[in-house]
Amino acid sequence: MGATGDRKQDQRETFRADDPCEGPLTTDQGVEVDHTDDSLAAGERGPTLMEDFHFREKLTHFDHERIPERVVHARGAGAYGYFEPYESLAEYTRAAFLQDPSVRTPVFVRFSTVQGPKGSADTVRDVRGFATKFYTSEGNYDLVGNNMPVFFIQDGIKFPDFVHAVKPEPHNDIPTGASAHDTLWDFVSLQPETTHMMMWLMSDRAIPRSYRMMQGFGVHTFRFVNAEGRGTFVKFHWKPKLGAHSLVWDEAQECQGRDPDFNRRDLWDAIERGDYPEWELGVQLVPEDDEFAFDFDLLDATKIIPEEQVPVRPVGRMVLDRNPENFFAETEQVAFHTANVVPGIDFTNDPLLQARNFSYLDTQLIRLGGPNFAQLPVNRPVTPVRTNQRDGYGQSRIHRGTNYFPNSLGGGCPAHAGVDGKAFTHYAERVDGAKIRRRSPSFQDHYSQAALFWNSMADWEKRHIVAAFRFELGKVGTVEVRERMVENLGKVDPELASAVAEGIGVAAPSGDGQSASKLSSPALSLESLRGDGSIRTRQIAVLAADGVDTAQVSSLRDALTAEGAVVEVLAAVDGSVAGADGEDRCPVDRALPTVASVLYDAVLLPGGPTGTPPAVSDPDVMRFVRDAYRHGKPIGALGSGVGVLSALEPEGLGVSTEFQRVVADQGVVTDTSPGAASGEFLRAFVGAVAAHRHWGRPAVRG
Ligand code: HDD
Repeated sequence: MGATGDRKQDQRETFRADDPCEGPLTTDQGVEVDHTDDSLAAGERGPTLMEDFHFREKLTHFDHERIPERVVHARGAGAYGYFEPYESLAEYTRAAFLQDPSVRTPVFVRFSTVQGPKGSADTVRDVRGFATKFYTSEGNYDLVGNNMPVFFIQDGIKFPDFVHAVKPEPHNDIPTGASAHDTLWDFVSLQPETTHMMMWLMSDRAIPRSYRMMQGFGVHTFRFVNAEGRGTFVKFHWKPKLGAHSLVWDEAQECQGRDPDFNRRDLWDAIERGDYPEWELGVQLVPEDDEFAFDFDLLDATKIIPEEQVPVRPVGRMVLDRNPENFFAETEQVAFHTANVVPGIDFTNDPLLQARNFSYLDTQLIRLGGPNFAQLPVNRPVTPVRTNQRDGYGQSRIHRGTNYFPNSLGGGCPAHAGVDGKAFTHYAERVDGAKIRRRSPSFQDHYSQAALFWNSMADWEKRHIVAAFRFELGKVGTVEVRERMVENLGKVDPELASAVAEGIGVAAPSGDGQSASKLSSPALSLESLRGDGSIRTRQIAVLAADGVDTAQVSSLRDALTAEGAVVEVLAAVDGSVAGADGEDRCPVDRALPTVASVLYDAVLLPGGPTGTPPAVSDPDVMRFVRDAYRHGKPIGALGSGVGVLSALEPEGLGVSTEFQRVVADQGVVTDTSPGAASGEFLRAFVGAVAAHRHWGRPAVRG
């Protein structure tokens, strides 16, 4: 064991370059440089000279600093951490990292959006990538998943078509980070296998509050193989400890301007604070004998196995506890590949997975400039690498000895792995068939599970889905595309289709008026994914102004911080605000003009003992509270702070401001009595924050 007890972190240590103070500036050749501010010129106002090798080297290197961004999932954020299983899974798989609860396997995870370029905003409506590299004792295992359990297409040969359709349109490169445009909806309306995934994409899953608060899925049916060679079908699930929570669409859009880095900053800050995000790994296991026991095909990546049919068994946990030290070296250069598997984990004939097993290696060759990308620090396994692969761009090894097999001159090394069962052996699935280019009839039902998803949604989730379809299709200029899409939705659920049609000015569908399925799966609703009910890591804004009850603010801060929340005091200007007596001061964390309600989960309005409501005259305060209200966020107001809510009364806040102890309604918790916040108030407010959003308010913008 090395210095940190984590093999990946010890390995990284050998690549760190952080000793610039140990000597002066040099060139790439190690020659010391005494002047880097002016180029070498013939005279003070003369031409620059070719022989200035320092100048040329510096500019040349700069000119080559960029590499091609990922063709999809270009924008991402990553972190290191570890995985540990709860118990041995030897009955199902011989994968070493799933055997021993006392063994921690280092991981690197990269979260991403799909459509937008590297510099696009985080909070767009999109699928989120959730890719995990396990640095196991048997080599690297990559679980390259998404935050949705199904995919748009069934066969990878359609991937270029789908990506071309969703990406910005080729003539004008519009829109960035958005799916609301003609080419995408043209494609999906003609390719009904996309319908189930489009339901997920139009749901709140597509605008997660945080990478720390979203599920992950391996999507495909994979195969576990145990030491006896017995296979078991497996679907992988990541469940966030903090629960799954989403933004409100209006908020997500505003956030794109207020903080385009909202999700990556959230991940970074949480890890820096020591609030390490955590997920539970779950598996759905299906014995091979049950391959045909479902009314869908396990090889079809547009289908889930409902959790009510096959429960998700928790098998381990993953914690992310370390930010990368160099974005480019680590998060940008990390190279995932679905075919990076270890003994005990194998593929199925899912045609989407088979295509991915080709595509990921291929893409790294162009993106990372050659075949040696596995030597980059973030991609290196923590196990020894012995191959006869040689040379190529970026080769950093000085290989010695022979480079072919079999050889006698090198003592026959490296030899084949022995028969001790440690080597990877492909699962001996029997395959027999004619060469055909045809989709299996078992892949033909495109609507039942789309309806299952719809039926499983809470009323507010349904409202959001309808609003999302209206938004997206409302931006599609071609009326025939809108009509075709509504026809497809009619095959899912006529009520859904009519609601969408009404919003986009096309006729309701002509279908048979029947929903494709009457079934539902409660596990699909965000209602079922509330987490542990705590308010850990929720960002709470306390809006203060001169005259505030400073003792009340500090006791609120202490109480909420003790619950795990992150509390920030905001005021018109930075520094501090004065208490009622003018002497006692309360520190301010941020000035209001630098932030916005969309960056917080909840807002608190403390009172002032003098009875003056804090800052009703400040438009930033009023906007903050109004936005929090519209976005369904918890609002707490104490004493004279309730006056801010009264001032917004004409806009329909509907909050009682009569003298009373504690009133809690739709996430608005008020207490007009002066003095310290009561335990009753705090309990009600914490409960409102834990519930995340309050959809029953009349003015919530979905
Ligand atoms: Fe993919 C990247 C997830 C289908 C081809 N994909 C990529 C990433 C994720 C996924 C998370 C980003 C990895 C990172 O952070 O570096 N992709 C999925 C999932 C799919 C899926 C869950 C369906 C179940 N992908 C898919 C297909 C193909 C690709 C069918 C091609 C046939 N995906 C790629 C790619 C990318 C990629 C072009 C771009 C950058 C990269 O691989 O490394 O090869």
